[in-house]
Amino acid sequence: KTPNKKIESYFSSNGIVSGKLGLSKDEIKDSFLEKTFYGLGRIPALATQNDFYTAMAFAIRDRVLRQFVRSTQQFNEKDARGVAYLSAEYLPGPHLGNNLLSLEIIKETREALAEVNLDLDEILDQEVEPGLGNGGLGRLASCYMDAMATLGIPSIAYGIRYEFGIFKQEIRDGWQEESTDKWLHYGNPWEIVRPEIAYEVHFGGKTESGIDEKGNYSVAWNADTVIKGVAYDTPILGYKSNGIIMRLWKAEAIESFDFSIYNSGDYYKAVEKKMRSENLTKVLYPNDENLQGKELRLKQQYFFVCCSLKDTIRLHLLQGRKLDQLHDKFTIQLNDTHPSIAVAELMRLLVDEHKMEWEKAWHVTRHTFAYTNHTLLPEALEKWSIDLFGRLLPRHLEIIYEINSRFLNELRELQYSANKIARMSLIEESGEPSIRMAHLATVGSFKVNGVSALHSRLLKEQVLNDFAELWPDKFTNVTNGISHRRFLVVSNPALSDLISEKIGRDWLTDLYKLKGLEAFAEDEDFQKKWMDIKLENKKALSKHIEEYAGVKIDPTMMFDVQVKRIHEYKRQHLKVLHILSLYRRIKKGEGERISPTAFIFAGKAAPGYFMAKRIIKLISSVADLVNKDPDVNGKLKVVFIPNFNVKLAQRIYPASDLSEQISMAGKEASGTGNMKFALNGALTVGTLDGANVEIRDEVGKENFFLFGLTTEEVQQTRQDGYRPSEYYEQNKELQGILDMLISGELSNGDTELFKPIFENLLQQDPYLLLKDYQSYIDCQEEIHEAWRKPKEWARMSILNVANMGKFSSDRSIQDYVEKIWNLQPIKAD
Ligand code: B1H
Repeated sequence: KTPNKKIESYFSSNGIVSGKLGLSKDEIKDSFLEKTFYGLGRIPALATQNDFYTAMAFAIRDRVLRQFVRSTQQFNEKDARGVAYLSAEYLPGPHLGNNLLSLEIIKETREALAEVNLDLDEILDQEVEPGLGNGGLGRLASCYMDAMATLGIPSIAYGIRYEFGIFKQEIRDGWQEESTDKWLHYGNPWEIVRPEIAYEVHFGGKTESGIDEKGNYSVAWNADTVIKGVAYDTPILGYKSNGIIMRLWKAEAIESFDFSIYNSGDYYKAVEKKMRSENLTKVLYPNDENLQGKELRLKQQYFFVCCSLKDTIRLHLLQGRKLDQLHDKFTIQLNDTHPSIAVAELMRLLVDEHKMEWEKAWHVTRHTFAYTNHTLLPEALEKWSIDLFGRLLPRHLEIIYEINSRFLNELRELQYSANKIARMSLIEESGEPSIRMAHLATVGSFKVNGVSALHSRLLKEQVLNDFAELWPDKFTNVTNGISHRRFLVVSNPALSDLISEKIGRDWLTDLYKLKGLEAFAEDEDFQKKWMDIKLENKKALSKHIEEYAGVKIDPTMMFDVQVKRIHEYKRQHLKVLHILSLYRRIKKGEGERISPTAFIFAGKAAPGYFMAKRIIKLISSVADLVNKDPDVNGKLKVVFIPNFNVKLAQRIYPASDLSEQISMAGKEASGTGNMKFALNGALTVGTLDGANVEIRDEVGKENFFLFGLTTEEVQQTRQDGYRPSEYYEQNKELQGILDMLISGELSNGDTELFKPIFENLLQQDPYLLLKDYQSYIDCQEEIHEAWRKPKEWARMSILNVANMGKFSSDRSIQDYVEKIWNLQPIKAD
């Protein structure tokens, strides 16, 4: 299209895209009222809180889009090198509060609303968050978008617009119940549908090779199903900076849908097929680190990858560039293996559709992709059965075979043994033949990174060891980080203000500045203010808990918190063993050294994960026992808060005293909740796992409660032949606690209910709870003693926050830029 100069100059001269970033109180009020009237057609007398929220969102979205338009213009002008981030999951959390901060208009908005008798907090509370992810991996992608926008990284984030996100969790009779997450029910004011940005995606059918018009060998893929992907854009605003787009694909039926069937009169059959194609993006798989090999899941992955790559190529060509320069202008970052089919799809697009020679296409491909691995858990490493894969994506299977055959030839030239070659192959031949997606991603990428120092080391030494030896320079580490703006500035305003009073506000864009707080760690007046704010936050959380979990908690208790997905490797049941040990001591009259504590849990279990669901029931049962027992006399409280999500997380971290990061060493790739707690002044009790190791290095070992085996000790224990029953026999306290599980006292006399947990721990104990038990209990005694010295505690809390600089997602993104992306940031004005 030729540019329309007149309209372009109008835009840039009249202040629509120039002009200033923020808004005054009166401008906010005017814009808000205008959106209420003209945007929604509401008179205030009839408007609901949700209408007011929607109107405010529209008013703010205008400004966010301004930054997006501005950023895009500048990226284009500079012909910038950029990143396409591919992730099957995002967990952006509520947008409104964060956007107000990014525009620096929180105060003005509060005042503007007050002038019309409305309360900003109530309006913020209306927002339903997009739950388009399972947990840490999805939230990480969103923290990275915040940082990429703030730092001016030319970027676009691609994903799937699930109609139903992660299920809503209710707790009934102590059990988890799932219901569908209808996040779009009240509409979504943040997104813009782009019907003209749409691509066709093919599935099934057969391939046919032959000679094309020009006499070249070529392959045609005659698919039997075609689905359309339509772009839905949500702008994400950085702090006083750029706007970037999260582009999510929704599946639709193509217009010319099955004409032959329509004509032959089988209208219903055609409609049925249409509905089936729209099912593709209906729902997020809630499994989290446990892959089930479901066909629809593979379809989702290919669907969003295909649309995203076609769109990236469109953006590239739009700039007048050549396809063989794709890797000069784009890095495509793969967020785990979920989008790793992209390696084969890019080859298909280049070779089959754009007629590039294989070698050239392979050069472009392996210089375009970079792969982030997020887990070492064997059950989470993606494999797709050749049979299923070949039926759905026959052309991709051929391409993967071709990539593999060339790769294995290279290995043969290096005189690798047959064994080693079989280990490294993209295809697993033993058992059901399948494709190893981590191998595909590794072979097809120029960089592979883990998400914490320990995890990256284990990745190199274990799961991808052969590859790391072959290509040592390919492997690197980028330790995860979190958006401190969302998880401190927006969610803990009182603490943020106190910090800024002392050290100014530079820490909003340079978290290392928090180091300045060290000077006040011993200052008693500051300590008091610090702990008073914590107490206020705990009061607020207590109110929420009373309303949603029906448990009354004294806010002066120590808040000992474990919130994360429920998984055996994360060991929520180890926490339960601790609670039961305290309970039994109190019952025996030996509880005098226990500090009054509220044990707070939250997190979802995968709907088909038997043990995880039973652990939730166990927590609820322990809560019933402890909370009702007059002998405990309010010294212990236990609560499970339902439906953990970003919004709830933002209430919990600011109110926590103790952060439980107790996974078995070697299993938690990084963890990011650990960073959010510490950033809000909670002290950590944890193992040497994931990013805990680095957190402890930063805050100092005297300010971190360490327990448990190291990764090496875990491996040694296994090798030596671990027998958990020995710990049961030898440790009488532990024996008493475990016996409670099958005694019926937790379950109205039902001795079967928790037997699966009991037996699992006694017979296999795959995550070494019994082995780590005593070390954990001893460590908790230290913690309870430390809690009794409030000044000491406050000092440690301040020192934790002061040393969180490293864990900003701004630092992580800076690392990606330097180690992997090799690009120049461009900050829009
Ligand atoms: C993490 C996942 C994950 N690692 C499969 N892997 C999924 C795997 O739906 N699935 O199929 C969903 C999620 N999630 C987490 O990533 C790690 O366990 C955390 O330790 C880490 O902090 C986080 C971000 O890197």
